[in-house]
Amino acid sequence: MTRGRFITLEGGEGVGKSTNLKFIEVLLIEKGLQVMVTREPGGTALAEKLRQLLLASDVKKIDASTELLLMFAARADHIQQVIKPALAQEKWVLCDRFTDSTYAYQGGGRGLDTENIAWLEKFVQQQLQPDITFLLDAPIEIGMARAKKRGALDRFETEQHVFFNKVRVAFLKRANDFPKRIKIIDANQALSMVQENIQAHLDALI
Ligand code: Z5A
Repeated sequence: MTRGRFITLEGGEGVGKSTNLKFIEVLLIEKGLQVMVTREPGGTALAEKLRQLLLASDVKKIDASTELLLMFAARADHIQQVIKPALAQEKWVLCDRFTDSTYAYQGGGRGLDTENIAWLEKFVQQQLQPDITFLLDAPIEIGMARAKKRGALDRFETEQHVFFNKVRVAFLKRANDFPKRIKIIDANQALSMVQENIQAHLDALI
């Protein structure tokens, strides 16, 4: 059965995921492809409500395992209602964050056992994996400075440096474990260079 392609963007705060998602969308549309843009947590009415709860800065304490389960609850709905149907219609799905973020934030940042994450991943996704993932990587200070310029910080963004460092290390470990799928892009260079790198990988995929 033919299907579209599933592309995800990953990385820490403010590394340029949204900016480059837009760039990829335009590029794919120019190639005549049907594109659907979405994000996690979110992408459906239910998952967007869960996102609000997960990111609300006035919700001070969410137990790490509760946070993990809410991420996968949102993901399960998103996959069934949006991602799988779009792929079946041969659309190219561009998703701002996906399960690599769970390994990075709940696994690396919160210190949850990756075996539990892997179990949930299999249960919720079955065989579904991104065809390609762009991991935008930059020193934490760079991303945080860019994110801060936008104003109010969400619940994750109020974490400390040590948390973000663990997140970054976990992302890089994922890229090391899945080198064929996850392409590390140096996000600490001029945007034009970042986009040149992304385009080269996309040309190979198209
Ligand atoms: N989360 C989780 O814990 N577990 C999970 O499984 C999932 C998510 C799926 C969702 O945040 C939160 O959920 C996230 C992890 C958690 N934690 N946080 N925080 P999100 O993805 O919605 O928010 P974010 O990570 O904070 O993304 P962001 O702040 O929107 O950043 P971004 O999309 O990566 O960056 P941007 O908006 O494209 O760029 C930021 C600014 O930098 C902007 O002004 C750009 O013009 C500028 N920029 C971008 N690239 C460059 C370059 N190369 N040079 C100079 N300036 C640049």
